[in-house]
Amino acid sequence: MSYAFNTSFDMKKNVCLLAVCFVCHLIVSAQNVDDLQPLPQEYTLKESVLKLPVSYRLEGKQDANPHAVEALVNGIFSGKQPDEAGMPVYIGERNDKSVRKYRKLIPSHDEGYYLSVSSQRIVLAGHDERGTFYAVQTLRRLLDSGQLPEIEVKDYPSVRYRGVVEGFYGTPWSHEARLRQLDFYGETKLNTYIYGPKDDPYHSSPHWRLPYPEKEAAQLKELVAAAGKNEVDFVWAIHPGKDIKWNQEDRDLLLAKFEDMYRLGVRSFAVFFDDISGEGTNPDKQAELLNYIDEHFVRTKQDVTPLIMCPTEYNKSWSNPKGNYLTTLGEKLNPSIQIMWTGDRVISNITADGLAWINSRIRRPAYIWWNFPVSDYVRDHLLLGPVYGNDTTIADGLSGFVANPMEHAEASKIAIYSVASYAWNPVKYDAWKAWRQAIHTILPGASDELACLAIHSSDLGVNGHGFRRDESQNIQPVAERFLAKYKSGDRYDEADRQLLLRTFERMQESSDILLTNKENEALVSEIKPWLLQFKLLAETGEEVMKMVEYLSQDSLSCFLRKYRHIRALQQRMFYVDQTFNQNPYQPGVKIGTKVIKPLIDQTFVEAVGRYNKQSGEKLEMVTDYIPHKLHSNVEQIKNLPLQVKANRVMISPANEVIRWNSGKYVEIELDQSYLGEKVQIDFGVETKCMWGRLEVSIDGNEWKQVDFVQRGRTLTTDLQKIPFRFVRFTNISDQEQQVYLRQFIVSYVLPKDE
Ligand code: BEU
Repeated sequence: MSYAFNTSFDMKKNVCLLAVCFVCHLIVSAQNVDDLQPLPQEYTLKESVLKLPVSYRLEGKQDANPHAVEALVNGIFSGKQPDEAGMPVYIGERNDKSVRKYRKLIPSHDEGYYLSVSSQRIVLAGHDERGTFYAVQTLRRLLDSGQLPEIEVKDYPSVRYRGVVEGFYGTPWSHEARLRQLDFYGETKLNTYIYGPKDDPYHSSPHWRLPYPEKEAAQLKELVAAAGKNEVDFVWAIHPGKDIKWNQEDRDLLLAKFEDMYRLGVRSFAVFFDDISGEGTNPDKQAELLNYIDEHFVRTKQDVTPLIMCPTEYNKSWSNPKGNYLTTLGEKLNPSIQIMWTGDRVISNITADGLAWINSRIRRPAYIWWNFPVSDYVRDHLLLGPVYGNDTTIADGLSGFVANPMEHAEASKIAIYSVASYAWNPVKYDAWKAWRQAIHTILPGASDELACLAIHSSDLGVNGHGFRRDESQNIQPVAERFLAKYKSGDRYDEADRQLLLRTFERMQESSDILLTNKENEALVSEIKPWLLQFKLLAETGEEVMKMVEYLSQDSLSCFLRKYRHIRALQQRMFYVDQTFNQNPYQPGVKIGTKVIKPLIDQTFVEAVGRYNKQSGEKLEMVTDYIPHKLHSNVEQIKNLPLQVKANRVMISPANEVIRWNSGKYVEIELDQSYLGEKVQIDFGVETKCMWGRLEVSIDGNEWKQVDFVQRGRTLTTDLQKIPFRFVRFTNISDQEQQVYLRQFIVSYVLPKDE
């Protein structure tokens, strides 16, 4: 019997299904063959269901890929050694004697394989070594249900290179986390791990020219070995462009570093030129260097895979229409060199048109660096939602697809698992199925609870890149209807209120269950702050729903009791936000920000407003909205969120180089006038800032210039308690400035409580 699939990603249709599942608390772990991830290209399922043989005879052990044999013996037969009297298991690559008979059945694709399971035998036949390994992985997945279906599978990946680029800003993954990742890649048929954490000083400036210290070198060596065992190419990337000099000395130093890495076992290399300005951005020089590496290093070794590079103009919105950066790379770079690309924007889904646009310029299929679920520009959020939005028909137009993850390695596995499914078989990719299966794989014992957290922790909130994700799809229509009716003064549907109450109840349970989970402690420790916040948010939601009901029944003392409790919960959430995850970029802990929190906040404000009107009292109804505003005509700054902490307001920093044209400004408008304390700005460079003017104003019309002093990278102005409401920094030079926005903080004296 063969199966036909409808696996296109239809968010709305699936949402209904999901809503039913969540509401009824009836999510069952899907372990059927058609839920296999990645979904094989072709398979035929027979009627019978078998069991894994108790004893097995292994044919082909000597010639087959040893990693595949190891995964079979240890991963599937739990270390039990073969036995001559057992059921035959044939393993090997297409020319091996053991599987020669099945040769015609093996797809002629890199990494393809043929797998057959019957009551007489099991055949695991790879087109190449990796193919055999993947046949074993599919067998392992089939066994997840505890049974073994009689099946024939012909399978291969649609995208040649699939994996992860550890390319984010922030705390690099730990060694242990990386080892766990590599095992996970083997299981999910990802073949590439690109090592390029921005904050590893030996990958980027200042130390890219130096060898790794002993401990780090030993760890990298161990990672390379673990990658090999999992059939993953460990790609080591260098990021030299911030201070590279285009001379023979730096060329030699770069090659010496590659030789160092080669000695540690690395056989795949990349050079990144992203997020730099100045000399390093020259495309002719970049191409010259890369061709030199290709000719004097990659090709002289017999066992190094094609070089990968990340350009400076790595997305369409940044490519200068009058310039020739990309076409220069296209013309000059040796054809074997892969060129990375993030899409139409820094963070964007990949479209067919966008891909055609870049491919025609670089004259080769782009190697996609997909910036999801990376959260280095929204570090107060966790991105646990489904992977959707990439065109499913573009596999032929790209050479690779790697995802840039969050600094939370375990939590990133939800998206990574989904990317593995997408890149293997994009046409049959089903976003919800992949998401659900990912969660089940990562936390089988509490998958419903993790799904409950993840669905409310998917969106990024307002951010400078304007990239948003759907969130809380299972309850969003109910939340919207409830709120609309309540705000319009109508009586809401009691059934909706009950559904919301059950959602909040389920969120609370999930938080507690996850917080005490011992199955994946690394995951729990990464997400703990968000779990604490999730519980508090859900409790608040429950209390708000009760408060609404008490008010409608005129039970005012109960209403007031709930009101006081909600105020206390709000304070506790504020505490979590101010105490946990205090990174200097987007500190804090945000969750449910797209649907759940706005629902709770707006319902609260509406209910308290009604009470105040009816009683003449003035109960406070502040939620945590930010009263200050950012105005800017600098494209990359104008959407950056503001953050407020005590007496300070700061612009959420950006990771990329900001192109700040002449005459353009950035301005902060406070909600009222204050006595000024300080302005601190860091543009990421120590060179003296001669191009900007800092001004303050009371009314936004009349401005007063204020001086700043520069120490190192930081410009500081002492506002000496002058009253002000507006602060503005303008590029007064006649040229575009390329700067980083590492810090922009305005502090003031908080008025004493009256
Ligand atoms: C994601 O915020 C992100 C974007 C880019 N600034 C960097 N480079 C590329 O996407 C090529 C990346 O390192 C960073 O993580």
